Amino acid sequence: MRHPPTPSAAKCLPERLPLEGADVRYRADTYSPSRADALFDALHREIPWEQHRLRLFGREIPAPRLSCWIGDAGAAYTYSRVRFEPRAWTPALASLREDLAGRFGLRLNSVLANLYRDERDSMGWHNDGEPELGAEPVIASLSFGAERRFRFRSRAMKRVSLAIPLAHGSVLVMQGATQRLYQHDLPKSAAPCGARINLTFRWIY
Ligand SMILES: [Mn+2]
Repeated sequence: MRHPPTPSAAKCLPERLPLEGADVRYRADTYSPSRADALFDALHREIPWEQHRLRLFGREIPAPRLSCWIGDAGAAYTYSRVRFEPRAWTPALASLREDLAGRFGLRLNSVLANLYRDERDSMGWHNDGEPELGAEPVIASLSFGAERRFRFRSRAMKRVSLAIPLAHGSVLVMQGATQRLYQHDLPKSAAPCGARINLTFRWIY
């Protein structure tokens, strides 16, 4: 917890996507299909999935996805005004954290895991701007399972600037001014689809 994340070595990271002022990088085939299949199964089985509740317009509603907050001791996280104490690293999550450090030079101490059970599960527009993430958060987002569309819109214009399908075994890295300038979402899918697991590794100060 005392050490800030090492600035990421740009040469290791995937190619930058065209999103003005932001720094978003994406590589579809970071993990091979067979490795990604095995990771999906391990994560689905190991993670103690929970249905969190969201506060929306003064009401509490069940989140349209299952989640789990995992991290080093002390890496507590506040989301939708609820404080989450981290659960313990599972073998698959610990190996992926090591892999991100070796592959991209990213040092991360926590991860929000989300399970989108089918096409009806989703995530609304938001940015990851909680104070414990620091001024310019580095977030590494790994996707396994069904391909879903991920969108960015500028916070100033509220207009969708970029929409990309997040592939099975892909890695998306958001850093720099991305959270300050843009929101992101994962809309419901019109077409039926299977489950998707998304891991967003972060550094909590
Ligand atoms: Mn997010």
